[in-house]
Amino acid sequence: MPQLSYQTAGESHGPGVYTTVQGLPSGLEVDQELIDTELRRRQGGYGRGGRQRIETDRAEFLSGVRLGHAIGSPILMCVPNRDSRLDDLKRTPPVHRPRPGHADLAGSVKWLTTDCRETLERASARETAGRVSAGALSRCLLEAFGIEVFGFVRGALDAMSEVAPDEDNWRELRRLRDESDVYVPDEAVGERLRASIRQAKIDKDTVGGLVEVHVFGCPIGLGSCMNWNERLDSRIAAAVMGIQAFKAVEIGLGRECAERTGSRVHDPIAFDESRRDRPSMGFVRSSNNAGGLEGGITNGMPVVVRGTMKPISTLLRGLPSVDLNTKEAEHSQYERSDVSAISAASVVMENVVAFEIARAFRDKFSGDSMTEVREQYEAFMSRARRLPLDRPSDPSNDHEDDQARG
Ligand code: EPS
Repeated sequence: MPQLSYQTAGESHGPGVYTTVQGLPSGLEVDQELIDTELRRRQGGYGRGGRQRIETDRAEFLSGVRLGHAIGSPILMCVPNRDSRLDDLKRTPPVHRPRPGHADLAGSVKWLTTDCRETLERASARETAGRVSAGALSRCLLEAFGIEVFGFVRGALDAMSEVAPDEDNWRELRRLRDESDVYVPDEAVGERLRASIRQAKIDKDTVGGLVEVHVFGCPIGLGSCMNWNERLDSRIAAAVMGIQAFKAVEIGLGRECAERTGSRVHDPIAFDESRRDRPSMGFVRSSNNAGGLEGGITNGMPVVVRGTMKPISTLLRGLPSVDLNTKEAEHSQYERSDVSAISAASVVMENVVAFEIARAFRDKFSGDSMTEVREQYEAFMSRARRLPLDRPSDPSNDHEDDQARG
């Protein structure tokens, strides 16, 4: 089996956003409703621009899925663009005045053109429809093993929520998030954030924010400390930093670690026999400053990731720039955009984090079919829960033990 991976293709105003996913086991039930719900949520949120009123994003499966389940071949998904007009120069003209903060200037020089459109069409956050498709598809696998992912907006500017999701309250917080048009599971903070976005719109300005993702139900042992690029925290950080407009990623306590001594950072370990059947195998912690990852490996606590999105770089009032052809000072060009896309960013982050968890899950449980993946998962969990193994040097005895213990 190839490692679980995905690629996207497609421009913002091309015919669609395409995603290929490789490495999912055959027999995986594909939950179209789950994927389309995530795509719909990505389109939502207070402060979005006109584009979302044109599009109705839905994933069409063009390969790899038969009768509702994966068959082991590469999966190709398409989210069609209704606003497709890439070659229509009247409706999609060249852009010569780069927006500070966007890929316009750096991309145009890199690809030796003065038409920023050649870069911005791909740099556009429209592409995140493809990442959400991949991440949501990977969640079909995660959910089959009780792993659930919850993302929300913590806030922006001076409106920051103090909510603390845990295994007991996160479903209720998800309900509150789904009632909020800024995706903040805290009504008072949501109201303040909405007011800030409204004011930014009046000021022809934009707003970024802080988003957070919690993953529940990961068994101990996903990821590895053996190489830097196998560390799950490094993969999650890369995936989150790779989201358009993200400027910082933190895991657990994150940068606050710098302000504390070790005794106030590291999460004490205890064992609770009554929790041996949980994915944490009975190991309990009184805090989760590590954000569920130690040595780049899941430790049984929820995985906690925070991402910071900068304000959208397309400002209605423009910003000082130059015309790439004349080099004269001009204001940056306005392209239809969002005042705030922080709600959408929380959906994108939720799904890219999910994909990295699924990738690490497949690295550990790599069977070709769901039947084999389940066997590998059960065998590992059963052995890990029985540590120390009675006769670790003789695997055939383990098998007999499995049978003896039912
Ligand atoms: C977006 C689609 C884009 C932008 C926005 C997000 O569509 P259009 O360019 O047709 O308005 O609204 O992209 C950006 C903010 C950006 O900087 O590129 C989407 O589907 O999320």
